[in-house]
Amino acid sequence: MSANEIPTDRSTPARPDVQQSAFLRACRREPVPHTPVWFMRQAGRSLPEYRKVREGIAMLDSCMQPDLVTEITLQPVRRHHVDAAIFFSDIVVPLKAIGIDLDIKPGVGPVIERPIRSRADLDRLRELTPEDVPYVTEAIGLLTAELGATPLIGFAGAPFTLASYLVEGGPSRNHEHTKALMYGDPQLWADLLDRLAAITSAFLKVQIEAGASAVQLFDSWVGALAPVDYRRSVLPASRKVFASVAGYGVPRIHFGVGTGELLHDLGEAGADVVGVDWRVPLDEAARRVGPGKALQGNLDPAVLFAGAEAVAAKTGEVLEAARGLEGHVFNLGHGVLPDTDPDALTRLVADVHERTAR
Ligand code: 1CP
Repeated sequence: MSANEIPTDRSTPARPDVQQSAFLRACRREPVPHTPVWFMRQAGRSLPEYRKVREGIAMLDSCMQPDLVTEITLQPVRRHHVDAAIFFSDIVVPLKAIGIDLDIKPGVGPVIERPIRSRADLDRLRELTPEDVPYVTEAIGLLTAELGATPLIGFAGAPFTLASYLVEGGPSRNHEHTKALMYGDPQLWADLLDRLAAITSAFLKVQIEAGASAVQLFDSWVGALAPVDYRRSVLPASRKVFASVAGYGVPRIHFGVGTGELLHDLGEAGADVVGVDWRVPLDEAARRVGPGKALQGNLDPAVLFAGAEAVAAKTGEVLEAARGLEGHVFNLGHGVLPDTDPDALTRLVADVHERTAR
């Protein structure tokens, strides 16, 4: 099957208890027993037990060891009692798996030896097959056996955000090489995003077919674009990704940072749930996104450094703004910051559950 075909009847047999979880119910905009909570970057980052098991193992190597991936994915579920697990991996894992010469440098992020900037470079981006990532299938099999009724979220990087790493050669503040390609050679740019859409679709399918109950597409850096450029140069590729996994019936979440001006267009790409950073209150975000979608978010991750009382007050603001939503998944507005006190996260989960118990 090609990466863009919509499968019709190949969905993984759904575990019924997982299907009734608060997280999946909220994604489907059904009534929930309490507002579900999970945190972007809950696996890794702030947990001492994570640092311990990762000692001496490079980031990308750790993503290829199913036992380790399983342990790291389960750690925040055990500790914080979050309503969903997120698969421990990275958005650049599928690129590494097809032979791109990249590494994740500690304290920096993904770095690519030879950036992708010409038509000849495109040939290095071949399609991804399940055989390229056997460790993902194996780890998800182990995880679904351990997780009981807790859903597992699979994820991938969106075409724009992956392109920004490939074209820049690493993390970038201004994305100038990426934008130069986008404005300067629209056809090459469109072809690059199409290739990345196919790789991302294939990577999401591997995760869903192995047992992931939902997927999130991270377009972390797309907030760098004006709406007109997003619609012209990025939306078509992201739309292909969402369409390619529509037939599985698993909720699809779409997230980016600094996307206040893009929220409506992000929704147009086809997700069931739109992630919102902390800059736009959820009631206003709902107006921008429009009806028929759940929202995810949106406590500022830096608030967790402010002490219990301030955290509780800001949490109350988020929940208040979420009152009228069709569906709400509580999350931070971006990933957990590395120095976050893990106990603050545990308290936050309990607090949201308590305040929203129905
Ligand atoms: O050595 C280390 O521990 C490296 C730190 C680290 C970790 C723990 C990186 C490098 N990636 C990860 C795991 C990771 N990455 C997860 C695990 C599951 C979870 O959420 O708990 C996920 C979902 C990601 C996704 C990811 N990687 C994104 C999207 C999410 C986001 O934060 O916006 C992005 C942009 C990346 C690239 C990346 N990988 C690592 C870093 C430090 C970065 C960001 C670099 C930059 O600032 O550009």
